[in-house]
Order: sequence, then structure tokens, then C-alpha cells
Amino acid sequence: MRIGIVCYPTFGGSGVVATELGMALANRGHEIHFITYKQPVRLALLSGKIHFHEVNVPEYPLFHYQPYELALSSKLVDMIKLYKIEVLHVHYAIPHAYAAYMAKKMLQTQGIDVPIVTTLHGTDITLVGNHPFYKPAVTFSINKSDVVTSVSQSLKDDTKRLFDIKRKIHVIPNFIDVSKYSRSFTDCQRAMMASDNERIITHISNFRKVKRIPDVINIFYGIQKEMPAKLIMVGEGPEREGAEALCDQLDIGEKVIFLGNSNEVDKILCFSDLFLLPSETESFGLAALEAMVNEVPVISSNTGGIPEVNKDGYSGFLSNVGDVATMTSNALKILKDDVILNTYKKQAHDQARKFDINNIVPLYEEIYEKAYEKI
Ligand code: GMT
Repeated sequence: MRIGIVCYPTFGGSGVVATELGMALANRGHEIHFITYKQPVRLALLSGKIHFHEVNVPEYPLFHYQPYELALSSKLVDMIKLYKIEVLHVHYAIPHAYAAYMAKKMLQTQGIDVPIVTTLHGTDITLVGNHPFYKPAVTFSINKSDVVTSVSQSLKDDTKRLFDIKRKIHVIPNFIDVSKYSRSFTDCQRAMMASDNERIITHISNFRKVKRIPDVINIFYGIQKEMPAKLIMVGEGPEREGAEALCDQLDIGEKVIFLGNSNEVDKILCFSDLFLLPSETESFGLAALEAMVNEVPVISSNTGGIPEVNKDGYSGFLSNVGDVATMTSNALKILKDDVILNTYKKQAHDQARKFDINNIVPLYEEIYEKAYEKI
């Protein structure tokens, strides 16, 4: 099929899922058109099967806010016509589902009908979309999508609870390419980060409030009191500065490495012993899944969709949001000896295998066919 994909091209999970999905679909013979304001960060290679079309928003001084939705919907109209795109898949409802609906209506006036598949990712529902300033438009555009999917059962329940949605919501969990990850990864440069006797703890996120970055630091503070350890913090965001200050205050600055954004998280996860994800809310927790496939057990909160991914006492442990003491003691339980650690590492990988790309991508293909037939 010829499939258009709209997403945020940055480091967020929704953009990563959209990009990995597009690349997997191209490998399965589909023609993929990414339509977004920048080339997605994980999109390494363009080819005959993968195209990228940039949405430009010219600056005009009259506008206090430049109208991205307008530019996007116009670009969608042009690209759908030019490349005969058969299905449009938008990731993250705001403003993508809205712009897609506008494009669809414009195309209908020209006798073209293109189905819209909207995938809800999390904050578009639980944080941003739920704001009264956006809610009517978000509700409208979800209801106007031809097919709606969500990345977890928990997000589906939240959507039904928070919005008046008439559409059926299909749960299609996020996925991982298990074959890409293996411990035989030849470039695993552990020695660069820590000495042999140190445990390596990792956190990867966009450092927003919802990630509870101070909890990450405080859990690590408890760990390093009991055993030699390093904390690797990957990502950028508004909480980073405060996190650095907290490390300084706790006098653990030497043991915490802030790496900034990385495109190659597997190169960091390959030498990590434990992953921390104490988020306030998380519709899925793709970062945890990426850790698990790299044999890194996860200490997480038990909120949102995380329990659908991380299994308590198997791939790691889950506790209530903010329960730093339990998270710390569970982390120590896993880290205290090599035999236990290796058992959890293996179990984390086994759990991640359930989300293998080969099981999930065909579910999207079925959805596209259904959406196309509906038109
Ligand atoms: O976590 C974020 O703040 C980024 C956000 C995004 O839209 O990229 O992530 C959301 O979508 C990911 C992919 O489906 C999920 O794995 C994350 O759990 C979800 N984040 C939240 O719900 C906070």
C-alpha cells in the first residue's frame, strides 16, 4: 500500500514508534511517505520505498503563532494527490488528527477519499489533549478518524474516561525489533563509563516533570550508598538543570553522567544493569521496553500502561508513584549479586520478546486494509 505517516520527528516515543513502523512497513513492501516538519531522528535511510516530505511554515510577522496545522493540511492534500497515498496514519492526536481531517475534507471536494488512522500515544490524551482549551477539537478529530488505535489498554480506558469518544479504539501495543538487539553487540564500551566493580543504572527520557526526575536521582542516591554504582542520564528537557543541581546537593555529581540526547540508546543500554522509570504517568513506556530487550531489568512506577509492559518480580519491579524507598530496595534486590542480576536480565529480555515487531506490524496492516475498505 502507499501509506502517509504524520508524526513528531523528535526524540519522543511517539515519533520513534511512527518511524520504526514506517521502516518496518517499507521492509514489507509498502511505500511510505513521512510528512512532517523535519526528517525523523530515527530515520536513517531514505530509499525508493521511504520518502520524506518536509512541511514548511513560513514566518509571517502578523502571526503571533505560525499556523502549522494549516501548512500541514495543505501539504497532506498535495502529497496525497501527488503520490496517490491510500491511507494516512497520524501519530499523536494533536494537531495531527485535526490537520488530517481538514485534508480529508479538502480532498473530498476533488473526488478523492483517503482513510485516516489515528494512533493515540499518551500525553495527547492524558496531559495536553485533556486541557479544556483543546478538548473539543481533540474529541472532534478523534471521532472523525476512520480508525483509532491506542498503544495500551490503559490509554484506551483513559481516552474513554476523559473524552466522549464514539469510535471503537483498537489496542495495538508498541513494539521492538528483537532481532536487532543482542548481547553479542561488538561495540559495547562499558569501560568508558564505569569500572568493573560498579553497577550501571540508566534513565532515558525527555526530562519533563511527568518523568519524576528527582525520584530517579533519589533512587540512585540510595543505591550508591550500598554498592559502587554510576547513573547515566540520557535525554534533554526542562528538568535537567534541577537534576544536576540535586546531584550536586547530594554530593553524587561524580557518579552521575548526563549524556544529553542520543540516537543510539542501544549502545548505552548494552552495558546497563538497571533502568529507572518512576514516571507520574506513562501510557506505555517504550523506553522501558527498549531497556528490557537489551536485557536491562526495570524499576518503574505501576501507573498507566507500564504494568502491561514491565512484569512485577519478573522483568523488574513496580511500585506506587513516588514510593522512592520501595523502588530503592527493589533495585538493591536485583543488583545485590550477579546470579540474581543475570536472572532478571534474562527475564527482562524474555518479556520484551512478546512485543516483537513481527507480531505487531501485521496488526497495523490489518487496520490499514480495514480502513481502506471502509472508504
Ligand atoms: O513520554 C513522553 O513524554 C513522550 C511521549 C510522546 O508522545 O512521544 O511518549 C508517549 O508515547 C510513547 C510511545 O507510544 C509511550 O511509550 C510513552 O509512554 C508516552 N508518554 C506518556 O504517556 C507520558
